[in-house]
Amino acid sequence: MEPRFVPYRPPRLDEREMLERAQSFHALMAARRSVRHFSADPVPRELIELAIRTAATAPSGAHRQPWRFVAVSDPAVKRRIREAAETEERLSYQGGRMPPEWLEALAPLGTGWKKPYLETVPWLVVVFEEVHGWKDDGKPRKNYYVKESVGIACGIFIAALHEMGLSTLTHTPSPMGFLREILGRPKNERPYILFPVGYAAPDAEVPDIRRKSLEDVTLWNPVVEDTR
Ligand code: IYR
Repeated sequence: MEPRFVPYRPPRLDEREMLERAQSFHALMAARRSVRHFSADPVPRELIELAIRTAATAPSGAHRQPWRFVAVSDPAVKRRIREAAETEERLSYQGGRMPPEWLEALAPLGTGWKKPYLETVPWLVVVFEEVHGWKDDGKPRKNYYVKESVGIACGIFIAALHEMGLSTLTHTPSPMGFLREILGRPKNERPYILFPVGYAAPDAEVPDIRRKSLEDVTLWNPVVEDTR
């Protein structure tokens, strides 16, 4: 197919305004935390819709947009998801599926197999990766960089929720196959992340952890001798 192009004119801001916006966006995102204590207060569907719309602006391999967001507020379905997740997580934490090194890595976060919030939050948003699509003739149509694309969409989803004052958690009960069954998704979709979404409980607590510094995570122009 011939490419077609249209004009794109993002605003050119002056540097002072760029700096102010960059600082305020950083302050906003630096205040985000993953939450495991949620309020049961309802969240309007329109807000979840907007977070999904925003997430779905993500770039994707060959623009295939290989994501599906399955939003669940039905208490019976949330309960089934909680029960299935806890069954898997109990086997992971207590049944020897997670090696000691992994359990040690998680110890400072205070996580465990019990996931009551999966039932009490107003929304569960389960993100699926579309491993492949379908051609008109019914044959599989390849997608590209699916994990990268869906990961970026999830990052934008988290930012959108935080911007509107909602909290979430990147929950990855393992293995996650039960989500496809409970939610009736087809074989070409694979569960990627389960996001409980709601307001943080008024008495929510989060682990006392620090983020790496800029210096820890950045290299500027590293020089490696060219030996060609
Ligand atoms: N899926 C488990 C274990 C877990 C794994 C990692 I890596 C974490 O950062 C946190 C938890 C759970 O959700 O408890």
